[in-house]
Amino acid sequence: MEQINVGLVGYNFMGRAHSNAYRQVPFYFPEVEAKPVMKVLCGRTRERVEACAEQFGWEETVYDVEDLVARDDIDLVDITAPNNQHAELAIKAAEAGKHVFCEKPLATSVEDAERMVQAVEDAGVIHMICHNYRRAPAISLAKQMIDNGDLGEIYHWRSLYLQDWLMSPDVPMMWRVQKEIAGSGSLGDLMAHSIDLALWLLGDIDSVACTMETFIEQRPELESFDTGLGGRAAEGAEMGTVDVDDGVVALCRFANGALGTMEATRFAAGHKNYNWFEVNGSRGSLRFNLERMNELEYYNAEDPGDRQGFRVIPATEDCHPFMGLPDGAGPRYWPVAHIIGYEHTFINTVSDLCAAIAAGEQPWPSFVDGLRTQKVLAACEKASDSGCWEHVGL
Ligand code: SOE
Repeated sequence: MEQINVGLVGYNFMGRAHSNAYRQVPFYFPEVEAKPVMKVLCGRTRERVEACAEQFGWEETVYDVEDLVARDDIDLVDITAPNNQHAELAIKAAEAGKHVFCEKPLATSVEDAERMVQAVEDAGVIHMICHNYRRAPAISLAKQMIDNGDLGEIYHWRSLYLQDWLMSPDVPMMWRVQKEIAGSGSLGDLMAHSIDLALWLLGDIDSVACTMETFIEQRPELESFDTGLGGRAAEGAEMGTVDVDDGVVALCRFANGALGTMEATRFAAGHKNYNWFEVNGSRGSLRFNLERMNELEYYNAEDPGDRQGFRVIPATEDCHPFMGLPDGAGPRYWPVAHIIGYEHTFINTVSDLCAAIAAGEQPWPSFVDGLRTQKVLAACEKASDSGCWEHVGL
C-alpha cells in the first residue's frame, strides 16, 4: 500500500494536532511504507474549513460527512469533532468500509461506544482511539519496565490530571462544559487519559468510588458555536448553566489487587497540563509528569542502601521507544537530550496507525480499549451519584 488517503472531520485543537501528525510522519518515519495523504478536510463552517485546509495542507474540503464517506478515494476517516458526534461519524465511516481513527473519549455513553465497536468489527475495518500519551517515549518505557517485571508486584496507581483554564467565570459555555455535547467535564476530558493509562499499565479496574463537583454553575452563552478552549463571550451575553463536573476525584481497585487514586480538574490554579502518574511496586516505583515529558523517574528498591533514590531517566536515547530509527540507524528525531514535545505523541501515534493499516493489522489502543475506558467513566459517574463503590464490569 503506497499511500493512505485521509479524510479528517474537525479542524480545531485536535484537528490541528492530527493534521500536523499526518504532515510529519513521512519526515520522521521514512520506514513506514504507506504515506498518509491529506486528501479531504470536513467541517460545517465553509469559510473556517477552507481556511484551515489551506493552512494545514488538505487538498480538498467538504461540508457534510456523507460526502466524505461516499468517496471511493478515502481510506481512513479521522474524527476530531466534539464527543457527541463520535458515534454517528464512526459508524457511518465503518459502514462505508473506511478505517476509523477517533479522538478520546470514544463516545458520551457506554451504549454508543458499544455500537461503535460493533460497527467497526462488523465492517472488518481497522480502528484506533487517539490516546496519544501512550506514545510519549517515557510512558512507553514505563510500560516496557512494568511488563518486564522491573517494579515487581504492583501495589499502587496514583494519577493527577490538573489544568486551570476554566477558573475564570468569563470562560463561556463552550462545548466542553455542556453534558449534551461533551458527555462529562474533567472526567471524560482529562481523567479519560489517566484511566486509559491505568488500564494499559496495570490491567483491569474492578470497582470505583467517585465524587465530583461543579464549581462555577453559570457561564455566559457563546455568540456562536465555539469548539475551541476558553474564549470570551460577548458583553451582556445571556447566562447558561454548566451541567458537567469541573473537578473529579476517584478511588479504584484493580483486578490484580492494586489500589488506585485518580484526580482531574480544570480548576487547579497554576497547573496548565499536569498529566502526572506514579506506580509503586515491590521492586520500585515509576513517576511521570507530562510537563517534563522527556523524563521518567525511577526508584529501584534493590539499589544498594547508600545510593537509593529516585533517578531521572532522560527518555531521549535512540534505544527508547519511538526515539531511534530501525536497525540502529541513528536518532529518529534528534540526538540525545534534544527533547521532543506534545505534538510528537501524535506523530508517533499516527505513524503506528499508518503502519498498521499498511500491514492490515489492528493497532493499539483500539475501539475495544476505548470501550473499556468508557465503562470506567460510566462507573465513576454512577458511583458519584450513588455515593457507593460501583463495579466496572470489564
Ligand atoms: C483540554 O482539556 C485538553 O485539550 C484535552 O481535551 C486533551 O485531551 C488533553 O490532551 C489536553 O487538554
